[in-house]
Amino acid sequence: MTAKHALPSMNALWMPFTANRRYKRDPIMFEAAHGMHYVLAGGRRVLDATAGLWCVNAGHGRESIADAIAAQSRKLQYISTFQVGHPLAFEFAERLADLAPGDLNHVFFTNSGSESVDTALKIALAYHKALGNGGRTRFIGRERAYHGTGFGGLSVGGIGVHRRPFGHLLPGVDHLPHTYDHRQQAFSNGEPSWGAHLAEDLVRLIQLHDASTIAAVIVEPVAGSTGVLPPPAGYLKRLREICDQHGILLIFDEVITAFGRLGHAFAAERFGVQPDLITCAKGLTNGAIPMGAVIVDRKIHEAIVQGPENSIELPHGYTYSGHPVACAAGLASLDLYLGERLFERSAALETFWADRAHALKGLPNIRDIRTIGLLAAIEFEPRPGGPGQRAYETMRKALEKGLLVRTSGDQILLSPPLVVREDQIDEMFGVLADVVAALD
Ligand code: PXG
Repeated sequence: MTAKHALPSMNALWMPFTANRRYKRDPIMFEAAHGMHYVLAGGRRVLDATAGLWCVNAGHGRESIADAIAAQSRKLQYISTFQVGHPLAFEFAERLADLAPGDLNHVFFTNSGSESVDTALKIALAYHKALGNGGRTRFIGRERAYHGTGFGGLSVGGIGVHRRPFGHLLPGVDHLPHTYDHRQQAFSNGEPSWGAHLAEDLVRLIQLHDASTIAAVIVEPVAGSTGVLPPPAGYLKRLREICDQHGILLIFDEVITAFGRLGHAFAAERFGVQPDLITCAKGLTNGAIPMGAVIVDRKIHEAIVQGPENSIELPHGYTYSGHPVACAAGLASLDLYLGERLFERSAALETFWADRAHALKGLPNIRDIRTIGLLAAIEFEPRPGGPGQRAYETMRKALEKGLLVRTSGDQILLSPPLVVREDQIDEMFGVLADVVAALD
């Protein structure tokens, strides 16, 4: 695709989650981005229906974020937050705590979603230990969950092919069934009406393991990277009730769903369910600088931050926790989200987005379309003998026509920057309709 332009040597870079040899045979090289568009090496513009990797919520190349990063980088490029501090880390934590619902009042900074998940799991353990319930060490995740690639996140995650090469992972982890059933939920717009009863599987796991062994349940409010699986109506509320009945913490992994993807700062608000911890990353800095955070309920912080005043209450943290340049990027991103009312904009566009997505129903080989917030999945019937081919070919052909989408198996996943306009949404689904209609 970029063969006519000078390419760097590609031997040394081992690319993450990539078919390395296929990519290097036919590389796609990106050079720049502005607003809703990427620019490929050679200068061709492509409309971004992915927000990068679900993270560039305010659109690309935002000047105010670049300025904040440059200014902070000149002022204080690095200081840790171990035993010392700088104002931006405190300011950013306060702003996030204000934004988060209910008593989610304390913020622990990390550098990624994976680190946020591992941090949240460790905080859950430390909470129970602090309360004298050190036997609560089990975690409940869910099939088809993606919680990143740390050993903790992989263990509670539910993607077999990601887990298989890596041995036993964490002990004492069990999984809820995923909530997707094609026969009951095909072509869902928002929360499917079928499936709330699947939360009762948590009762079954509690009976099996005993509540006194379980520390936390972790779920993505909407499973993102395995295919945009919105929760059945009532499902998350029921998980909350069961957790409350049994003293189990509920963690929402909002790495994708936070910062406007579902029309609110956090998915927790949209679904009216208050988790005990929220993990986030990605949109936290509009993708401009790596950063993650865990937002923690007051009761958890109070239970752990105890004891002699000169003791380290939680032996956990990262060299770059609360990195000053990342905090500057995060604060500038938050200013954009709030100043441009991007969460409200996302909510206002949802119906238009869903209508245009579902209009693809009836095109050949489409098995399902799911939408919620500014998220959509288009799932193909696999080509006999060639699973994944239809989605991959759609992605490549769309790119030739100037549109960037993501694939996961035989699905196309869409999550545009929240600054997307209606005519650009029309363009996205117009290109996809043309490509899909021509697909065998
Ligand atoms: N939790 C969730 C819900 C995620 O979506 C992570 C944790 C891990 O975040 P980091 O920053 O460690 O990557 C994620 C990340 C895809 C794709 O193909 C999605 C993610 C990462 C890579 C690829 O959709 N989400």
